[in-house]
Amino acid sequence: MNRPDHDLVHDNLTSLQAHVLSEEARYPGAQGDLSWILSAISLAGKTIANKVRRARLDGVLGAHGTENVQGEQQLKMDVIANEIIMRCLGDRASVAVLASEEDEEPRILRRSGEGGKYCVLFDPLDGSSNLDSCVGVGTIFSVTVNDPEEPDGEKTVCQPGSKQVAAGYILYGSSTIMCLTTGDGVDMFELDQAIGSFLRVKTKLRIPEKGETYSINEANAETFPEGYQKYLRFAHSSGYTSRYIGSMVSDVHRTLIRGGVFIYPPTAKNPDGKLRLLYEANPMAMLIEQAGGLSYSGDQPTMQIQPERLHQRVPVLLGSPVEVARVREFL
Ligand code: P6P
Repeated sequence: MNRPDHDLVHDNLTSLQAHVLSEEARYPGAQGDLSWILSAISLAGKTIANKVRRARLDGVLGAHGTENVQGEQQLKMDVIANEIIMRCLGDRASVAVLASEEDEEPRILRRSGEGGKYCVLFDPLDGSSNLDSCVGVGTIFSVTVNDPEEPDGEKTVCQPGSKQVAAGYILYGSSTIMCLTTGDGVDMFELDQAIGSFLRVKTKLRIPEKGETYSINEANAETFPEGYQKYLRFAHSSGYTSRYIGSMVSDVHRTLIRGGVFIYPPTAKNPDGKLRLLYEANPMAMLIEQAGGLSYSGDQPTMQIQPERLHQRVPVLLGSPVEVARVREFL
């Protein structure tokens, strides 16, 4: 029967859920557990996006009056985002361990014998100190397979980044964007608030090979190791542009889209670097490398580092392959 071609509906109907289920269908042995976890992360992201955009109206912009394990002032929004993720993920049957920047210890929910299959590590609201100035902040997440032989929660989550089965971030910026990889390239989704759905807007995202933009907090330059200072002198004399927002998800997302390099070197205040390996550096490294970029921490590829502690910090150098290689020449 000839269907009249109305050509009246141009809506993007490829939702995150449709994308994840079609990806799942490519793996005959898949039982849908990872899909269910990504669905929980999507629900948490939508809920946090709403809270972030209402924070000032709801009077939850300020400090919570507590410190996290890093000794940093916890903001009300840090606690809110953490609880939202814990609740969205906590009731998904395949989650074994949840590990958050905001909690000293990982939360063991289910042993492998009780169906605990995956560990989810996350920074619930990275860059939250920027909320009062309306800067883009984000949720960063990393998914690894639970080690059924390892009873200790911290040891279970201390896996190298190369073991991640999924990683991504949700950026609460001028729009709400999710970038996600499950090991076969990077896909980007935008939240359509009118229908409450993340819609796929880019597939198999590639980072530009080059990009004469560097992103680093130059206020610390005098205490960077010499190699980083040499690179900065090169960039200054080569007409590079500097872009630094001070919110990792915003800085990394710009680097992914436009190219360039994001660097958080060792500093006097943070001799091992400031960013955390397990729930900031590793997930970002997986995304960037899946998009054709590179990520190093010191002289090692970030994802080859064997973590020792949940809140371990590392230096970060990630971005376009040509630019990362150029920085490494100076290091
Ligand atoms: P600095 C935000 O506090 C954060 O954890 C990351 O989002 C960001 O990349 C970094 O710290 C900024 O640190 O020392 O430049 O303010």
